[in-house]
Amino acid sequence: MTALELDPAVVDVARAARRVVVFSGAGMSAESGVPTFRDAQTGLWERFDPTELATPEAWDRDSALVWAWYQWRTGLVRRVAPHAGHRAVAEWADRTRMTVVTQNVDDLHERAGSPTHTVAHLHGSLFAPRCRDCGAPFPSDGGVDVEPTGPLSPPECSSCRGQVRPGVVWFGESLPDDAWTRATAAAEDCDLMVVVGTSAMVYPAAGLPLRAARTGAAIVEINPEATGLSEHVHHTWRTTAAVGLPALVAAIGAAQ
Ligand code: BJW
Repeated sequence: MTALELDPAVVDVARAARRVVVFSGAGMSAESGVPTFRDAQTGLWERFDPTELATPEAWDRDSALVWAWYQWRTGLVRRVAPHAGHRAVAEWADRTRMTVVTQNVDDLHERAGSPTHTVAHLHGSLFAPRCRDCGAPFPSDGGVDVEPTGPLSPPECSSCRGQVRPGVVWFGESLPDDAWTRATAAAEDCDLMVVVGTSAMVYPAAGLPLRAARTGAAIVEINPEATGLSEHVHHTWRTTAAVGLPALVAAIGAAQ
């Protein structure tokens, strides 16, 4: 069912839910000023070619180009702030068992107050670079403040002198075991999954809502646009993350 207003049935389901998963994608952070990937005109893939920037092959071809792009995105995320939707998710976690499963490589859920141990980052983090060779973590310098006009050499690992790479998951790479295990366990054990701001096109993450539905969870989608998932979920609310999530959490509170 698709709705333009908050459906009272969604409030009832959310109020009754004891184990909740918020499954977020790039649209979750859009109103903080972080570009999505696939939105027409504003998405990153409108300006940049993913095969040149978000694959291990791209890194092997031109690591300085890829590093510069991620340094720009890291700086951009560092300078923005979480919005009311991120804060509403954190507030909801005070009242129920909550897991935030995010495809986002930003830290806005955590900065809004979601406890780190409740957030599973399926596609890694901009703030966790690591050595490509030995895997040792490398401290993030927070990226750069202006979009680089040319390549930037990645730093050298302080343990083995290998190349440091962004701590994100590129196409063709496996998801981090720990995050994936936590995400699938939470999906299969929740009463409610709120899917917010994802086009649900990238697997295996995109399979999580149907996995949750198969084990009996209600699935609510918050997204201003239709996605491939929309016709398979119980409720679709055509609104944005910064509008929908605070309204939903307030309605649950008001109903209690
Ligand atoms: C709002 C809003 C607002 C706007 N409020 N909403 C064929 C079938 C199945 C799988 C594959 C296949 N061919 C290849 C694969 C595998 C591949 C894949 O899925 N490819 C697809 C493109 C088909 N997957 C992988 O490679 C994954 N690994 C893997 O599968 O390993 C095993 C394997 C290896 C080799 C072959 C096969 C299997 C890894 C995927 C890694 C994804 N990495 C990226 C980049 C991360 C680093 C970085 O940030 O640079 O992750 S790609 C990019 O897409 C990023 C995102 O996390 C991910 C998902 O995007 P998301 O979040 O959904 O954003 P958008 O932009 O797509 O959507 C935004 C949505 O928000 C829209 O719906 C808007 O309407 C909405 N919105 N404003 C609420 N205010």
